[in-house]
Amino acid sequence: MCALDVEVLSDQRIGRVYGAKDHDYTDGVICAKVSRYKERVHHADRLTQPLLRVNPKTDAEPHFETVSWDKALDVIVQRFTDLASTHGTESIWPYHYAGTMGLVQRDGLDRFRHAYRTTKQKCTICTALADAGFEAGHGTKRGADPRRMQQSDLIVVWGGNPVNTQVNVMNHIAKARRQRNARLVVVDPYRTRTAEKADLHLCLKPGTDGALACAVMHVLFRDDYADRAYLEKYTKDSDALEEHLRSRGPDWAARITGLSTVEIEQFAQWYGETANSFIRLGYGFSRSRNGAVNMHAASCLPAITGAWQHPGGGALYGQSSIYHLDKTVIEGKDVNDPNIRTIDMSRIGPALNGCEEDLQGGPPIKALLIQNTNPAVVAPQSADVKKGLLREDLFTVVHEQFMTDTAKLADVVLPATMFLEHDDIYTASGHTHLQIGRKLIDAPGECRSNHWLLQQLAKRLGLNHPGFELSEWELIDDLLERSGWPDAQTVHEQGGIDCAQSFEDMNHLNGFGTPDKRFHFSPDWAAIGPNSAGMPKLPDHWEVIDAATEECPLRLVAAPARQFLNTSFTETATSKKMEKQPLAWMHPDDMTTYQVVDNDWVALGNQHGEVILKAQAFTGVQVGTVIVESIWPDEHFKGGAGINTLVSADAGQPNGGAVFHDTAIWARPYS
Ligand SMILES: Nc1nc2c(c(=O)[nH]1)N[C@H]1C(S)=C(S)[C@@H](COP(=O)(O)OP(=O)(O)OC[C@H]3O[C@@H](n4cnc5c(=O)[nH]c(N)nc54)[C@H](O)[C@@H]3O)O[C@H]1N2
Ligand SMILES: Nc1nc2c(c(=O)[nH]1)N[C@H]1C(S)=C(S)[C@@H](COP(=O)(O)OP(=O)(O)OC[C@H]3O[C@@H](n4cnc5c(=O)[nH]c(N)nc54)[C@H](O)[C@@H]3O)O[C@H]1N2
Ligand SMILES: [Mo]
Repeated sequence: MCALDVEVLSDQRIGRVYGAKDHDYTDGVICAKVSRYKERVHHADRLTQPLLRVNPKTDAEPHFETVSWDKALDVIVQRFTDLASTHGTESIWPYHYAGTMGLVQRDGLDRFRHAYRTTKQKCTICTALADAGFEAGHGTKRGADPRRMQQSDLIVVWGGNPVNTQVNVMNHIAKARRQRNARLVVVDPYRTRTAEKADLHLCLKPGTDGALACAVMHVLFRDDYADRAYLEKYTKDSDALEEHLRSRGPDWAARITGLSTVEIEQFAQWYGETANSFIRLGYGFSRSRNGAVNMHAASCLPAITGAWQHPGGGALYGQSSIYHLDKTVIEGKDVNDPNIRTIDMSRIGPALNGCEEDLQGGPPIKALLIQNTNPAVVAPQSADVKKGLLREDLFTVVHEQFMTDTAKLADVVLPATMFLEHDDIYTASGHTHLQIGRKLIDAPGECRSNHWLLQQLAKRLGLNHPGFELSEWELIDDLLERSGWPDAQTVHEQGGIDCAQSFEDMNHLNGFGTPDKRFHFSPDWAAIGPNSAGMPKLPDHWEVIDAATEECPLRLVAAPARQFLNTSFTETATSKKMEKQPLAWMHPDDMTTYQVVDNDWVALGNQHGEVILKAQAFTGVQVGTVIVESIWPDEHFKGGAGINTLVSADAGQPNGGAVFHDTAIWARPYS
């Protein structure tokens, strides 16, 4: 959600894209891939006309015929109506994610679900585990203002890779280092480009952050770095925590994490000595079966030293609670029937293949209406997702900008606008601004916005809801008015609103978001999600990860690549050229053990399938950890199975969440 300055060359063309200089978080900086957005907007392969599949989905090459919008809409409405009468509207599953982050274009599908009484979606693919872990202690999703990183003397990037995923963080860190000689610590299972810049890189085993956090807290209590007055005033259960941590010191954590006690002691000492330490909590370390527990454990640190009390101190995971938006109309919340089934989006593979638990006694899924996401590639157990999408009795509609792997398996493909071609409003999570993006250019061909499509379907299906009657701009205006913000025109003209609250509020000095306003060291997991069985009462190493075994002795982290945005930009020539090809980064000792040759083919596999790609020797991991940066489309892997073939669709506890970086695998040379 960087603020952008976009050069407009004509009604149809953009030129260069820059980070907005007058936006104090973006600060003129954006990542390379977004600065090349023109390549994506004006790409020759953009979908520009509605398409109908004319050959069986099981044929290797899809064939589509071009049709008018009227014809495409008729086909969809006819099929949906037939399914509604034979299997009920719950057999239709509108499925979306965050290809656009605009609230109107992204979340309108929720209104469609509610108004049409279709199966609903539990959104778990990205933030569910991290949200659960952060809210466990804080009771809200809000934290230190990211611009205050510049006032910090120790910045800890924990389980994220901002050089790849959020380059603005690096800009603010660079300022702190230049101006105050601030230290940078990175906690990550591989030497990322972020870790390369660190004063200390804690290269731990994936899924062991709970142990590291416990050992650091042990030292903070042991060496008198705990702020007793702060603990007394602002936290709950600190005595129980201190007692619990006595047996969880650096030796214990070294065995679990694979780090040395020296490294752990060093980090704990720096953290203890620095009043204004700033932890930037990433998503990456929450993408494990124990991810919520690990997120909670790491988020306890500033509550022990009282770092929250100091400008530049505290922690930031996300800021979504500061916008207080009333999304009733956009999301159709007023017509949401709680008795209608909700399916976990990360379990789309098992769900499409008839898994009883996911279907909850309801009808099988007979139709999908997909916007803003590419589940054939991005979702766990992707071989199962594809098997499901190949069902001849499944009717799939994909509204897309490009012929993605998901679109290739659709019955109807509809061309979508891009964010510069429609109006929308955006909240941020890494910064604090609410921003409006107006349509700047006309879309090519017959591309239509998500909102337009939903309006057309609603009209033809006879769905009544005020949200379908309003234009995009009117929806934005209505949202702002209901939420107590100025009107859309005003917000747009002033370049958005900085919704940051006071230092005291952002840093929880007026109390945390929990009912008793205290930070909770012993969370009530049962209140956060339906599946809290076995979760530890206090921060700990929770041994539920997909541990290495004799059969699957290695652990895979399937992290995001720098030049792609999930699978967006995998279609642009420059991004592809810079990423080259999918690579398995393996420790040289592992290559020897498993007879894998550098720069030669390797097969990675487990019970879910097998993936073939080139191996590359890499010393920036512990022995036993394999890294694959992606998310490459399937065709770039030999044999056509992408990296998420290996990732399990198990739901993280307590409230779901995909476990992308928690995968035991074997490796063999492939010839
Ligand atoms: N270039 C690029 N930018 C992106 C994206 C992209 O695909 N490409 N995706 C966007 C999206 S949707 C999101 S949600 C954000 C995510 O941005 P981040 O917050 O950075 O989260 P991840 O990318 O999932 O984190 C990946 C990092 O977590 C590390 N990690 C994995 N497992 C563990 C663990 O057990 N412990 C620790 N300490 N670290 C671990 C990985 O090695 C990797 O370096 O990025 C956004 N930005
Ligand atoms: N291995 C592995 N897998 C992962 C992750 C990982 O770290 N490792 N990260 C996970 C995470 S955090 C996330 S958020 C998911 C994200 O996965 P997705 O949400 O599927 O993200 P993209 O692959 O970029 O797909 C978004 C699609 O939306 C389309 N799109 C963009 N704007 C619009 C629009 O306005 N209208 C319509 N109709 N379409 C639009 C784009 O063309 C693009 O094809 O992937 C997850 N998968
Ligand atoms: Mo994400």
